[in-house]
Amino acid sequence: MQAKRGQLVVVSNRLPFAFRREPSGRWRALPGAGGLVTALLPVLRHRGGTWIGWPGASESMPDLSQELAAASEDAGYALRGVALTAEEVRGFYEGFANEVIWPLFHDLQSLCNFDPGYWQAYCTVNRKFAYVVREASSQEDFIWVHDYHLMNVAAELRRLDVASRIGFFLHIPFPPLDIFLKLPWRMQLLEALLEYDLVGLQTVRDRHNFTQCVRALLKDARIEGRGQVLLATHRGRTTRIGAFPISIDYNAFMRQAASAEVAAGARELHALLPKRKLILGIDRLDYTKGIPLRLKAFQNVLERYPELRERISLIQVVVPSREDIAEYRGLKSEIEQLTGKINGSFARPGGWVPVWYAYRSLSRMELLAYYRAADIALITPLKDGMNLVAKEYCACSIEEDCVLILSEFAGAAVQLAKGALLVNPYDIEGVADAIRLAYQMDAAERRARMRRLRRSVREHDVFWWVDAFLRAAITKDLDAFPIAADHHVVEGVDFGLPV
Ligand code: GDG
Repeated sequence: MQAKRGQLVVVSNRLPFAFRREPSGRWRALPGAGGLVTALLPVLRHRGGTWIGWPGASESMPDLSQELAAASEDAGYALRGVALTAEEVRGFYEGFANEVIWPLFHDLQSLCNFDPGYWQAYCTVNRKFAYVVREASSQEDFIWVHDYHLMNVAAELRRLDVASRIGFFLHIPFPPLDIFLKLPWRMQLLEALLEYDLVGLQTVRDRHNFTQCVRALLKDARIEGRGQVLLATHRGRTTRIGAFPISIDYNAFMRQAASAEVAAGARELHALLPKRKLILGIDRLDYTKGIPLRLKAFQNVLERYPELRERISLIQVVVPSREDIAEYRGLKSEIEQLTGKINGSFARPGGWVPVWYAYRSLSRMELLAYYRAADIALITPLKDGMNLVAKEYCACSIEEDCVLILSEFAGAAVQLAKGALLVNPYDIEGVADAIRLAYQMDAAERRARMRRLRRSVREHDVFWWVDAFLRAAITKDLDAFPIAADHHVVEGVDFGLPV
């Protein structure tokens, strides 16, 4: 499938398909999972365009252009692969992206490995992406680059004399100055970001952190406040900077959650775990998601409030992710040990088991059945760009008879503050108390809170997000730029701190 001129060109680390080899030796394109894919897939299908990314395999891969073309036909938009060698994947993806930027931008600097070779690999791979983008796009196209793997792409494209409009959206948080300063390549990275025409961040707090770093480190940069979107001028280029909280395809989630298949799945879960409230945690295996502290809070609630024993069960689904990285393998063992400890202390022979733990990926229908069955969602990341699971849970709670407990350090907390029970994930007793509060909350309050949450997610869904980003990129009159979700974008008033 060939893209027309003047279209949307999406660039992300991964294509929304992974290419896997079957036992027969044939390669197959499998639709991918994860926040970015979930968010953008309905939008690209709706608008059409090209998606450029790494197909998820390395040098041993043969030419997959035929499989890509077939996947393009099915997807309804063009796909272009960026081939990476195994060494590039190690240095750029496992190294710079996941051992430097991911922990640093989630304020976990002690987990960073600032290996200089990683930065070289990052630059090389970003340049490779830029070559493919230049080849696949025309000057009228809008190029939309996603996430922390590809912060240098605009700078590389400018070096190749590409003058198209280029936007960037950061899906993870932008760290405060004191943390960002630790990055050995801080100047190069900031300058590279200012090669974009628009830099979008999840929350006003992230935007504040970013502009503070620009002000502190790039002395010749000038930042002006212009309503919802700020302007940074540096070396002759003006970059717009805005906060655009990502969201979900609310109607699709709601519709599917109402299906007979999902309803049956939810009933089955309740039948398997009867006479108790089901508390749900679903996360990728990641140290930012706060799973061990959450388990400790669950243990704490059972210790301090014995009356809740046998009345609640925690279903904790951990979706395999980044298993090649040692840190993640250690986290998995820790989660499994804690689960064993809690079940060993509290389970009753032949009866109640406090923690139901699954280490696997769920099918979409299973996921929705878990959302629909859960009386309480326990989402307690230590830090999260947004957290789509929280929004999906609200969309799927069609009976509006359930409670969302949410970390105040998730980007979603700003938007969901008024309906959710917000917690500090580091405060084990505080989270335990919130579980008890959710358990005891009366039906009228549960409904009122969930109704409010659902309205907010419905009004600011993923289509709203894409529109807001694209309009901020192309509008001539920034002063007329519409007010965005809730109080996300009121500069100087709310930095996204919900408490
Ligand atoms: C990054 C940022 C930001 C999860 N388990 C299963 C499954 N999922 C889907 C969920 C959801 C997505 O994966 C997870 O998205 P999150 O937003 O919660 O988290 P990250 O993957 O860390 O995403 C995050 C996001 O980017 C978007 O900007 O919100 O802050 O870290 O959509 O539904 N899907 C299926 N089975 C599972 O077992 N099918």
